[in-house]
Amino acid sequence: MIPVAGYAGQTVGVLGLGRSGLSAARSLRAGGAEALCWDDNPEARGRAEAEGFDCLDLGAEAVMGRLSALVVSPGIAHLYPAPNRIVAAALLAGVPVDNDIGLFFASLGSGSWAELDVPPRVVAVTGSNGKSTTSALIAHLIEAAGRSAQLAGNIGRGVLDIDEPVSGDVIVLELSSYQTELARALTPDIAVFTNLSADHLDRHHGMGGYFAAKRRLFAEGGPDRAVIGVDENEGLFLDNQLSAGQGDDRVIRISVERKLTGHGWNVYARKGFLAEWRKGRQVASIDLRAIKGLPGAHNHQNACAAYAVCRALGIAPREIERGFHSFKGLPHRSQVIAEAGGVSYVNDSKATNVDAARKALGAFQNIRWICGGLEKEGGLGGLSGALGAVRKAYVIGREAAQFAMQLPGVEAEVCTTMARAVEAAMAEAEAGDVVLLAPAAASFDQYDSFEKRGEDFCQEVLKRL
Ligand code: UMA
Ligand code: ADP
Repeated sequence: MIPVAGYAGQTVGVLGLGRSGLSAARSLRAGGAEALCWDDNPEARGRAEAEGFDCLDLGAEAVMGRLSALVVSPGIAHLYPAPNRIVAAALLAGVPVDNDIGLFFASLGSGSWAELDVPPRVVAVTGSNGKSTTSALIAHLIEAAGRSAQLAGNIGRGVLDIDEPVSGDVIVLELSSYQTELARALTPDIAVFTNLSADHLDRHHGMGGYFAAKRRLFAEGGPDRAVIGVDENEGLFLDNQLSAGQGDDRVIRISVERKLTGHGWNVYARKGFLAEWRKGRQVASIDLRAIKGLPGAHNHQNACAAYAVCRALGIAPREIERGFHSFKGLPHRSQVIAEAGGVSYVNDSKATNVDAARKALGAFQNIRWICGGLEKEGGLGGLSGALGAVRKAYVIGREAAQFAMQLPGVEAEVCTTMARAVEAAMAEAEAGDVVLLAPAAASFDQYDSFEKRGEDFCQEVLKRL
């Protein structure tokens, strides 16, 4: 746990008592502050009270008046579509609003950190897709090279929950737009921007707000080194703003669409090969095609980003290559769960939006595609041109019939349930086919989470093999 610095003897409000909120309350207490807590869910309040925290309605004037700051969980809206009532009260009362990420960065370097021979370094990864894979891959590559790494943030572990860093530790944080938008301190040593496509638009009032939230990691933080995906205009713009010119190697550009052979520091992947160029010369090349844990161009983008971070940390190309080969991939992200009779079964339940599903569809041939669920804003238009490898779609979800109608040119069967979809896809699959779950939709119409949906897919497949 990281004790929070700067609030000793003061009272801080903690709004939301899930993974980030509860760990923030503990870290505030460890740093000598009083944490006053609130969660709209009585069960969450009960868990905090069991740890000795006081839960009070933080929106009450008398309570708000006592607070030096209000720490808000990422799932709670602070601006759009409308501020949560307690956040609104804090804004009116002039109480600084922050989150656990801000507390983490503000507390860096305090306490025992100063005693360490090699100060810990922080890598922060943001972007629309590929954050978890890239973050996990970076941590894996660092460990495979014999160094120590800790992984936290949007990937599921509150950032203040990490172990007290040791000398030479690298802390790898996956940061969502919810987190970067609110943090009052954002000072990673290395910051990564993977890519940008529409998501969470209601929370950021559109694409401009969404990009602005992610951009704060670079604009506010001023990292020593920035790894930027330049395959979209936003990435190109960010690169342009951060670098003094093409030769400025504080920015490492990455691409899976273009050869980047200019004078700066570049990493790109083309036709399954990763290449590193620096100062106009090729420095290294890695064949990514044989790496099972990283299938498809989207994973090659993640590989480029992770490679760039590791090179910036001084890890040699061959060590990184060895680490790629031992990376198993993350559950629910283009994960091969079984191979039988020449058919592969791939769980990409995390493809909750059209862009992620497009990438998964581009990574395989002869696809029997299980898709559908709760459609996201913007519809399925973005899938056009990406369905060439689909032999047939097996559509799940409460609105499966309507979903199926939006897949022109593709044979689609309305299956509604996962059991029916898996049964039909397996019955029809031939050697060389890939049965792929990549829903292009959220899971909440039928499941509690994308993880539960992916587990259901795995269970339905495995029990039939
Ligand atoms: N709550 C209220 N009032 C509200 C809304 C929520 O009191 O109006 C309470 C809930 O009752 C609950 C708590 O707030 O007890 C939940 O807070 P939260 O949703 O912020 O969840 P945490 O458990 O703190 O998890 C958060 C991230 N969640 C979100 O961003 C929604 C986790 O990312 C992250 O792993 C965790 O912090 C640790 O850093 C998850 C996520 O879904 C994986 N992220 C989104 C995504 O990837 O698309 C951004
Ligand atoms: P995030 O943490 O940003 O949601 P994940 O690594 O969990 O990213 O992957 C989410 C989904 O996006 C998965 O379906 C995965 O196959 C797909 N994906 C992974 N990397 C990329 C990428 N670089 N570009 C587009 N889609 C990706």
